[in-house]
Amino acid sequence: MSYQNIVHSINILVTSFTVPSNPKVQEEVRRMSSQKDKEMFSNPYFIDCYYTPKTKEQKEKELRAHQEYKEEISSLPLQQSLQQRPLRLYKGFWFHEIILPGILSLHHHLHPTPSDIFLATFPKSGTTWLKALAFAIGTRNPYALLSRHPHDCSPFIEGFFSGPRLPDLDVLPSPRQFATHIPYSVLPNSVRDSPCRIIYLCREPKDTLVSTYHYSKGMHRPEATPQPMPLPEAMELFCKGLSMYGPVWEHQLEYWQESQSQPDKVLFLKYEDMKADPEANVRRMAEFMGRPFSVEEEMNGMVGEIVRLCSFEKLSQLEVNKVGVRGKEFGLAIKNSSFFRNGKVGDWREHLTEEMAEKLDAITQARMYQSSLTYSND
Ligand code: PAP
Repeated sequence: MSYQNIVHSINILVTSFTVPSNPKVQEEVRRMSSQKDKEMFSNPYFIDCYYTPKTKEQKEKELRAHQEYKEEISSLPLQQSLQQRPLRLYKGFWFHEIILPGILSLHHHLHPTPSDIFLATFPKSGTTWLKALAFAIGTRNPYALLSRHPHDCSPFIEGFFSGPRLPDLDVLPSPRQFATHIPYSVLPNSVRDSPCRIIYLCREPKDTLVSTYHYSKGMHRPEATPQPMPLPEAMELFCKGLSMYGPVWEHQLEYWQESQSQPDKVLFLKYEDMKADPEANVRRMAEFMGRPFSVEEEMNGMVGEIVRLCSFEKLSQLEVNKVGVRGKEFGLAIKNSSFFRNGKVGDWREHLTEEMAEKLDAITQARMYQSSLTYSND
């Protein structure tokens, strides 16, 4: 089906929506009919998920559920994030308000299959890299990345469910790969209890903060960008966990503990180790994904080719990653290029004062006390 046909069909689906009686649901239906929501369905890679025909009753039920999630969320503790957007505290973690309906919805509607792979990260820990690598390993076609942004390789699952329309994940080709920032304890039971696998990529907190800080400057509607927050202020919020999916320490520890008790379920990777020895880590990923490299692939240099094509140096120079924006479904215009800053280990040294670094390290040590998790650039 051509892209134009798909968009046309979606338009018909949206405009033929019957408006139900509940005023709040009506409001959502009107919102769905807006241009912005049509744009939301315009990602050509996953659009089929929104294309499954649904009855009027199904659509109304989905809208009502979405409205109920929003009502539930409106009673949760509220704070501003270092991204200067509303955050809600849910099960011990801070989530951007706009994403929480997706998380609540996943608890009811996500049914993983044993072959599903979840790529989990705390934001700004190397998600883009992990997505590119998992896609290249899964498809054995790293060259597709020359024209496909890594974020178009696997749906960001909570974002996918955050709108008033449920996607149909059964249309995605198997084995499916999903990306998520959801902490382990907040994942739906269906993910934790099923034999599906999780790859977690962890990054040293100081570098994570610096990356988060730079990225947050571009996380706004272009016409409504607030004054950038000074870094010391942003760090204070980060330390309190007031950053999307924060606090970072508990996020990392939960996945670390699961990887120790269930190594077949959770593979725990570190950004710094991946930088130091990408080939070894690509092999670990492939084994864990059930797709180890054959002798022939090893001889043909497949591992090195995947590493090369997924490297920061290569991906950041590709046109597809340099132009365009994403995040329209969240009212944002995030430049595709903003996922590629410099990809360095230890870049915090350029941005944090000694005092700031000591403070962050002290928190890290206190939180990691009695845990065997360590960071490679300590
Ligand atoms: P996300 O969680 O919003 O998807 P994520 O990809 O985790 O973002 O974070 C971006 C970081 O990964 C950036 O780090 P920096 O700010 O310290 O530079 C980005 O440069 C880095 N990054 C992106 N692609 C790669 C890559 N191929 N190799 C290594 N690092 C990368």
